[in-house]
Amino acid sequence: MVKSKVVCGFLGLFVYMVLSELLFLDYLQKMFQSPKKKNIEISRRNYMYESYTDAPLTKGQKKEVIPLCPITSPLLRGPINLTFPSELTFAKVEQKYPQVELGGRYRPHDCQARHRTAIIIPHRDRELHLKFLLYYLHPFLQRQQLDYSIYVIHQAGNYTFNKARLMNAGVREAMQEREWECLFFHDVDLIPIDDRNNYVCGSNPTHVAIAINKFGYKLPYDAYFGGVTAFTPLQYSKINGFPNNYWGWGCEDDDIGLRVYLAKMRVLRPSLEVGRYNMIRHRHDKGNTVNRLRSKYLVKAPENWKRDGLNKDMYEVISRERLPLYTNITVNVGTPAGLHPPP
Ligand code: UD2
Ligand code: MN
Repeated sequence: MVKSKVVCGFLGLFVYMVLSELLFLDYLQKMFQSPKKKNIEISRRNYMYESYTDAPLTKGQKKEVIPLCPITSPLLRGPINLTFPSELTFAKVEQKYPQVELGGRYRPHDCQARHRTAIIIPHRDRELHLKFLLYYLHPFLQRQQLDYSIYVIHQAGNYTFNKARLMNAGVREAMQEREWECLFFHDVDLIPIDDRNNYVCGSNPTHVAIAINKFGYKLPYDAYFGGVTAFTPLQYSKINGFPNNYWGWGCEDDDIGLRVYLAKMRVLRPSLEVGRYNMIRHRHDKGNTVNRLRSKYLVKAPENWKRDGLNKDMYEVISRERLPLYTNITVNVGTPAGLHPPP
């Protein structure tokens, strides 16, 4: 799989090289034009917030003043050793973390969190991985003193998996619940192994999983943008969200990485020292066959990205359950023929 990952990378890079030539020319042109007011056409819909306000106080409620959490949490430990106890169950994980509120929500009680992050996990038939991810991710986020929620966006049915479309749905559903200031998109099988890897957003989109055991704890290729990424809602809307039409395995993460450049932003990354993850070893999923059209779509990203993304609602919610460790949102993402294709 690493080989074909690199194929996407080279393709993405090729498209980026051609583009940056054009973008550079375009940039030069702009540079010598009279400086126009930059008016980014962003619809301030219900989720275009860079910051958030606390819920209004109810009548007579006294605002309890608790101090802001320290800029660097005193609870951090650095490198984490992973074990995967075979007897671990979801119930045991729930018992271990009673401080997590229903729906997988948590906020520190002794200080006011500086950051509010939604974790969005695309999912189907990976319950074992999900159990271990939650077992490590909840204490990891709590040591960072974040106000966070974990959303699992579960693809219903057994049509080919569509990761990016699930993540688009996850943004919309999470932002309707709260004004998150940071959105983390997280493979279910990636366990962060250094809690200094901050799950907060930066001035540009962030590629967070940059040192994975599977790739020798370094980038498989420069333009790599897979595994775990982070966007503010505004950054997500600047790239028009994610592509909806990558059915099956491959290249959708490279398409997203390309969109960041097409939207004239750049990619931030943590250091190789802290951006470390272990991927739980797994075989290829039956329902996620290699997408034979992936290269074709990737090359077309420059002309497609403004047409295909968050501006298309291509899912419907089947159920929403607040479970002890996460909010499970089961969605129908349909097929290339639509949400309700003829039988
Ligand atoms: C790489 C990328 C991943 C994605 C994929 C190509 C890394 C670390 N990750 O992952 O972001 O771009 O290539 O599509 O490079 N999933 C399910 N059920 C399924 C299939 C997928 O839940 O049946 C979810 C799950 O969150 C999983 C993610 O989709 O982690 C990516 O799928 P993968 O783990 O099979 O792909 P992998 O490891 O090659
Ligand atoms: Mn994987």
